[in-house]
Amino acid sequence: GDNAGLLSDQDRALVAQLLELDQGHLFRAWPQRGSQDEGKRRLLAQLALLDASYHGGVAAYVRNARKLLQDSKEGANPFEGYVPSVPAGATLDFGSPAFLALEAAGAAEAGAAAFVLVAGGLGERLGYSGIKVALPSECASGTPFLGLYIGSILALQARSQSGRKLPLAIMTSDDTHARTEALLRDHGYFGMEPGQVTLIKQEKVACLTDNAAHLAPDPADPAFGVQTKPHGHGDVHMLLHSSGLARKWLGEGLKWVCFFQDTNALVFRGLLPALGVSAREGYDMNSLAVPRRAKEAIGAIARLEHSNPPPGTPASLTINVEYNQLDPLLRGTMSKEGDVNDPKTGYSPFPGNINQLVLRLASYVPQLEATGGVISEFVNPKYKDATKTDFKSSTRLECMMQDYPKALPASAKVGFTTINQVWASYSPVKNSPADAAAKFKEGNPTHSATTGELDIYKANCLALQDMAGAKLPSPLQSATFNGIATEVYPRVVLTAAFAPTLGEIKAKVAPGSIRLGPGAALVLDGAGISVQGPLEVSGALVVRAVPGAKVVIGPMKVENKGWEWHPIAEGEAASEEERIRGFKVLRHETQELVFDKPGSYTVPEPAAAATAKPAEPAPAAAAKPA
Ligand code: UGB
Repeated sequence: GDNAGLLSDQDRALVAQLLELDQGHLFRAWPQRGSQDEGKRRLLAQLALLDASYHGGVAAYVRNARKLLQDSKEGANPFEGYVPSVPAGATLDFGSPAFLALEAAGAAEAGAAAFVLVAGGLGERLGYSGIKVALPSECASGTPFLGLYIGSILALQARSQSGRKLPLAIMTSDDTHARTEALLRDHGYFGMEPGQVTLIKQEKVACLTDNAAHLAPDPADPAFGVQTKPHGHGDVHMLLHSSGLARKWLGEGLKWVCFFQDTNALVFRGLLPALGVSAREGYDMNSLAVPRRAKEAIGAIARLEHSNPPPGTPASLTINVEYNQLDPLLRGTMSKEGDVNDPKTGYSPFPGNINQLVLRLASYVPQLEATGGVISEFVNPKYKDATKTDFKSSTRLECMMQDYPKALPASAKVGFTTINQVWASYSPVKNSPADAAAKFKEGNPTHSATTGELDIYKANCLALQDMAGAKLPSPLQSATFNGIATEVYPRVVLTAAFAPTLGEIKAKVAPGSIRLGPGAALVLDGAGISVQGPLEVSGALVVRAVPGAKVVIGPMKVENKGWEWHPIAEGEAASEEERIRGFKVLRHETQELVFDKPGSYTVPEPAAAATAKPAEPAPAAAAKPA
């Protein structure tokens, strides 16, 4: 009507296209020209952005959506004709000789690796108001996830022969970009050079209200906005292509690119042996995996074979089958019970994908060049009922980074690396306290802020035990946090600076030198620290050493009131970070040894030990009771 005068030629073409796509509802309630023109312009600008940031524009988006929604409604099997089986890959026991050998090989390969953190997700399921990478990974040291990851990369860089500064790319979105930037800035890039870090921002896609792919009004701006959501972590490939980063890395002589998620503190424990496996097998793609419980919300890595593939589709591929697609695939082929555990093992026969991927740059870059990094999409609407007509809430198209093998030629080598002990390499922070408590009741992993922290301590305690014969308390403490009843290991933090590998823990901690009491807290942070012992900790001990400070911890008994992981009572005041864990840490007393100048130190001072005085730090160290 009279609004036509508002439109540029470009707007006009886009609006015409949208009308043709049956999206007239976006414009139907427009008042006459002169009324709310600013809102109209806002909508047009948003539509133009949506059009520009999607391969093929908004028209392609709506067409793709209709096709995928139709398939979903019909319950179409996207794996039609494919027969799944368990693929070949490496399976390792945490700390075994094979693990240690591959870990050492992987640590060497890491000197030629780039790292990519996908951190554009809202963390909707966690219900946390901040960005997830800013969350403390654990409360003993308070290190945020981002600091933990960067610390791991820097520790590998410091030990690498290559002398290279290892690059880190972080995929952000409008939801996380500014806060990720601020977090880096406020923490001095956690010790990285700013030039080592590149932020690549993904754009969102439009939400859809129904099977006809009508674009959803934005609840915050229903008259003049379209609701949008992230397109998924698969965008990372497109961005590594369009930013030129992948090509640049290959050009600089790097060999590997390692992808990881926002909140798995244990990622580097598994990533290093996986890098070792990638190098040994020459894998183009290697997915880190854990034993998977049937119906758990992690994808399954499967080999798919087609006896008579339609043109353009591969006869076989090894690929992640997402949890919502696995059950129908299995019912249609190898098991009419669907996604169930193997009664012999209690686990799904398929390795569980934890989306930590190692790709070979030499094959990645040509694939990006051939595909533009565009990865196949899917849709996952939550229907109101079995008629599959109405959605509980709006949906959108998504894509996943682990679908990368779909872009690879049949000759590519795709494998996986399973670490048998789930607690050793995988404990993400994904679920809200309420959802976590429900999962706990069902006997499933909770993937909560509670376990994300406690599993770090567990993994470190068991690393000390397995690598250095540390004596752990028996029985362990037990506690209930946010309805999750759990054992609590001594709160041990071994930073990556201290030891990025199990092998280094073994080298730095003398056999049988550490004994931990049930309530002990122990933080070892610094490359020069080693433990001769006997070191007995029943309170809290923190040892920090700057680079160049060599600290040998000798005979020492730490007995103080220590730190308490105190369950939060209902109605008790607590920060959001504490509330999602279900505990707060009360620091009653701490022995803190800080070595802030290079040099050689022994703790306690030999003279002090000889006269049997209570343990005291070397002169350069400051002992600070809390
Ligand atoms: N992410 C983005 O950066 N951008 C996006 O648009 C979306 C996400 P979720 P999901 O290991 O537990 C994955 O939501 O998708 C980032 C695998 O698909 O936490 O449910 C986001 O910030 C699944 O196979 O996970 O499931 C986060 O860092 C299984 O491996 C990451 O992507 C599962 O993870 C993952 O996003 C798992």
